[in-house]
Amino acid sequence: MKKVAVIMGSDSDLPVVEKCLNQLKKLDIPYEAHIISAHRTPMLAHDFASNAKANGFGVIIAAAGKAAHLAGVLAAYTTLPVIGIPIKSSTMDGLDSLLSMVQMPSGIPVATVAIDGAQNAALLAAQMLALSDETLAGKLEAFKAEMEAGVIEKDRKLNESL
Ligand code: RP5
Repeated sequence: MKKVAVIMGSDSDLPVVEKCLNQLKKLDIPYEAHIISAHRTPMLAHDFASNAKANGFGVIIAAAGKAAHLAGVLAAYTTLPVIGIPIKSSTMDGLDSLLSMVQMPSGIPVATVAIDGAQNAALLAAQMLALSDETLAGKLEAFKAEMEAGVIEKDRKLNESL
């Protein structure tokens, strides 16, 4: 299976990004996590994205906050799908990150999930990889069935207590 690259702009993004890493682990998806900043290490961002496909990655997930250009910059240098996680920043509740990430110019798509939507980024990456991996597709089916059963159980408990 191809690897997922999980890139964060700063170690301060890690508490949110951990939810993404945990979900990838649960699905047995191989990944690498790195701190690369579009602004503080632009050459590294260029080199990583340019070589990501040749280095065995199938999807790139990029988490960044504030002026969150990381996902867009990585997407500029690769044809791999890039998923962006806008991180909730201290001053604008993540709206700054969301808009920086989601408003990409035509030609360079970034699939942006919700503010701090790290688990969904992992699931979306998994769904992309599952297009060519039946075992992973089965795990995603099981995940959905488990979620459904969980909600039905909560409904049963709610109505028991009413
Ligand atoms: C962004 O700036 C990072 O992704 C992070 O969310 C934010 C703040 O970074 P630090 O100043 O905490 O390193 O580039």
